[in-house]
Amino acid sequence: MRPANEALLVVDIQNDFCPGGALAVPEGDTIITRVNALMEEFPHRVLTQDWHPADHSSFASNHAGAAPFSVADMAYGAQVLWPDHCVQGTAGADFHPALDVAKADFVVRKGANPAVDSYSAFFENDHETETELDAWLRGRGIDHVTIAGLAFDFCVQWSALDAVRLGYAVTVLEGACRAIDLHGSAEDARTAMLDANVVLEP
Ligand code: VGL
Ligand code: ZN
Repeated sequence: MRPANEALLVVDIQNDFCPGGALAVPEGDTIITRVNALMEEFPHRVLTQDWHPADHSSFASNHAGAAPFSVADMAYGAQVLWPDHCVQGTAGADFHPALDVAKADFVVRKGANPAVDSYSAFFENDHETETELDAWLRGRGIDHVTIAGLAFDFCVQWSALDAVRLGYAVTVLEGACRAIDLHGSAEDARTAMLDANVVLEP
């Protein structure tokens, strides 16, 4: 068992991010066996769940004429416009059935504000509105976060960079993540995380 100051953060292992889902990450489901085993190793385990209303502004369908995977200029910066995914209460938003959800101590839902996307488990994409996660971790004396899940180049990366900014030691288990890889975004994410002193482990 890892020491009491360490938490495992499992990002967005939901049906829509797995093969057959609305925003499928290639091989997204292949990490689940390892993630379930990791949950046995950590004293604290947090799951994140992408949780959007149907009118969410990150959906291309809510921008007239916009194609999925195009980029829009939002008040808070550039935003990729995604296919509709993880709509609250739909099967696509459920955790993948193979994920051992019962082992989780806390679930963070993110992306419920229709006006702002939220890749990170800690903040919405405007970097202003905070989730409950930092307070939950601090309240338990946790100062080291290990991250696994989907997608490496979006929600995993943004969560890792925010965790560093908040003062956590951060490890990302690359082999327990899979990437969307839009125009080289997986390699860009590796570089950005290494520059920020995130430890990348296999
Ligand atoms: C994610 C795109 C849109 C992710 C969530 O979990 O990485 N990516 N929403
Ligand atoms: Zn999303």
